[in-house]
Amino acid sequence: MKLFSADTYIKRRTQLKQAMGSGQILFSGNQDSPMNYTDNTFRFRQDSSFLYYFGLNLPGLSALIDLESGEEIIFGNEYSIDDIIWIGQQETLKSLANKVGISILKPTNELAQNLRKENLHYLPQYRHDNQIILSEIFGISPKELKASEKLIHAVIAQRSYKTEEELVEMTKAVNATGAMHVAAMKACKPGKMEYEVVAKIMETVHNFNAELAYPVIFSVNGQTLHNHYHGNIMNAGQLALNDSGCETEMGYAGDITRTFPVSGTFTPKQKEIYETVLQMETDSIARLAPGVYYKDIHLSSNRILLENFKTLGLVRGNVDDMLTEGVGGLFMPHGLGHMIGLDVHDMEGLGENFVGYNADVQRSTQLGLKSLRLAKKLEAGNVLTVEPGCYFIPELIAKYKTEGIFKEFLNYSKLEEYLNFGGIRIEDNIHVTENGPQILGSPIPKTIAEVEDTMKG
Ligand SMILES: [Mn+2]
Repeated sequence: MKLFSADTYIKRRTQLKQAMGSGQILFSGNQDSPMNYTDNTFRFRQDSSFLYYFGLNLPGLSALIDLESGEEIIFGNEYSIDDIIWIGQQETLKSLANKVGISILKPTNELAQNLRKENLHYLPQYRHDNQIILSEIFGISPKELKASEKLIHAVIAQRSYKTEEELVEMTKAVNATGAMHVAAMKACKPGKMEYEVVAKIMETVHNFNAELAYPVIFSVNGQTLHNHYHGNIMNAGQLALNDSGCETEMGYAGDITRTFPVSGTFTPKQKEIYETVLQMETDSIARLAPGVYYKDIHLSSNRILLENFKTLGLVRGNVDDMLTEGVGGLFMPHGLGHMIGLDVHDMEGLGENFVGYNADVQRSTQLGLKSLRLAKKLEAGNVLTVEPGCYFIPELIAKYKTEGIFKEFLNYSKLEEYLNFGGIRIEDNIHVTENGPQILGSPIPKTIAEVEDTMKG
């Protein structure tokens, strides 16, 4: 099991203890999760906050920090000889716990008796099995479980700032992800099936001894935002959108998107839209700095889209008015990006609004902005995605036309020339620093020339 030094975990917990002051803090690790029967499980994924403070990537653990006694305890059962018959000799839990600076190991069934009901803090439980475990301990229904906002804020206040050793892991994740994208570009040819490209992506993931950070989105229907169907034949003239990323052995994620022409050469019409999205991406990255609201960068990227679309004749009128009204949401119905780290949408399990919003900035209800996961002021140490896109969603265009939505701004007859266009998204992972934005990893082909060159090779 790959771990940081014990010191890293001890420091993280010390900082947490200082922030919390008193009471007890309980972290539920994840359980093995059955796929179709108990012994046939999904790939195990540890809870990210558990990984952050306790490092151990094994199912069935929980951990307790008692701020009154100062004790830190991991609860879990050592392997029995019956386990070892099936899984072989393993390092003991006791020894692993020592490696993350924990000297007290207790069996799982002693957890309940170590918990006090007063001033006990735990995080939101997104796994049903952990909800049941806690509700049985407390004698309440799963719906009555109440996560500690104080703990949520304390954890976010730590995990939002990436340290050097975390950046090393994240860079590894992005570099492996870059290789996945280059493999996809090279494998893409007219007449092939989408899943043949996905196979190359998966081969690359495993060559890095990594796992997917989220299910692959690879499709010639890039206008469908989360498209996990890979059964289409790919034809010359179409665009293929690849949003895929891996997580390293330690759980750190990469999240990259590239879009390329199936034929290997962009058409003039595709180039116009691609250059717009690329301009949105590079301009947004250049604006990343401590003290800047990410919401403002989302809006400035929308401005670029609308100005370019005005030149192309897709929209008309005053761009400021279009921005106020949210016209850009028709073309980019998602947010510009999100934090990334141990989770691909980092800390989203703690609550999207806690991570991306605060008293300074409220969530909008407009299409596009309402899906913006990160809106608040950026700070040095944040790592986030910048992923502008542009999509022509036939069903949405038809709805707007029928209902006359934004009819003063939209040129429907021109828009209808793009109904088979698909979608484009370009995404990188960036570290915000006092000295400017740092794109993680080695460059991944992105300009039209770079993409076309890669596909030729
Ligand atoms: Mn993303």
